[in-house]
Amino acid sequence: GPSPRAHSYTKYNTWSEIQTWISTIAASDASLISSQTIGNTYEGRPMTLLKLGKKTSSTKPAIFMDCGIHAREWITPAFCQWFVNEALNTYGSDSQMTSLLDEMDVYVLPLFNVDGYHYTHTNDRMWRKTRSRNSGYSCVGTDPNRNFDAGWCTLGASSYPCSDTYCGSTPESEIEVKNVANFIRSKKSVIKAYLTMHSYSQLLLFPYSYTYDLAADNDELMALAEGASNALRSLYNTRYTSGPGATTIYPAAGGSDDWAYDLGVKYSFTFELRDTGRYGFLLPESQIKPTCEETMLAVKYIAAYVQKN
Ligand code: ING
Ligand code: ZN
Repeated sequence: GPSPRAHSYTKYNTWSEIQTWISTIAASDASLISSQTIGNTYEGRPMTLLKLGKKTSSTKPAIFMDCGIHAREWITPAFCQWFVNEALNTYGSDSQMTSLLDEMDVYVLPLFNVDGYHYTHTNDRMWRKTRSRNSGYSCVGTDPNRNFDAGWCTLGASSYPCSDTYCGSTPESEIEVKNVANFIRSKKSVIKAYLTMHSYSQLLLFPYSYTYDLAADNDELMALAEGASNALRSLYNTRYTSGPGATTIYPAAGGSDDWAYDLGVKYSFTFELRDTGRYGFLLPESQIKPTCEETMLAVKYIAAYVQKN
């Protein structure tokens, strides 16, 4: 048969390329990585979650990270792929990564909105939402980051199915959102941090977005976000702004970070990766490597903090 070509971490891969990569990497080292399907999408594609961490007999605390909740934010699945590869390649040589994976598990969902991502490759590069049908409307899709059960549809979300920020018919109406929420609920006692990757704007956000009220842990989250932003900036001088979602980007209910925080996951962050608007969602492939390298520093900074707290 045809010999498999090496996976590229510096291009925007299609869903089928990512799927093949997931299978290959999950089978590459049984002592460090495994995969599981957390459910299927609306159109029936599997949602595959990778679990990174040195296998032990005891239950370890964990970090959950997802990418590609919004279809057009292509740099984010590229980052999840980069993260997994970097974790495996530096385990055993980088002391921080070694200690992180010895003591914790990191769950990585490389592509949350699989159907939407596929649609951006085949039909509409600027698609954001899921691909579920809305009864009584020809408009398709719900915004998965307005569909979580956190102040659902009260602020910065639309109840009109044709809107790009449509909150859906009910909280967790989207099967993709339900699958992720069910998984996190099932691991609620071990998940210490929730990281969700978006683009663009160069922001490091934390709860709340559904209200202007400050989170009980606001000061600690702000200090941690500032530390992570400084680590990120140290590489290529890329500047991030940190703060609560509602005042730092815009008020928006039904977001995953607010939901995870209210569930009890204290270290809950939304990243908005490069850039600040020159290319926006159409970030050139030449920026994948620097973006992923600098973002690694911020994620590792947060992981190290969570590990010791
Ligand atoms: N930004 C996020 C959005 O869903 C956000 C901002 C973060 C909203 C957290 C709600 C909660 O609009 C992008 N780029 O999608
Ligand atoms: Zn987004």
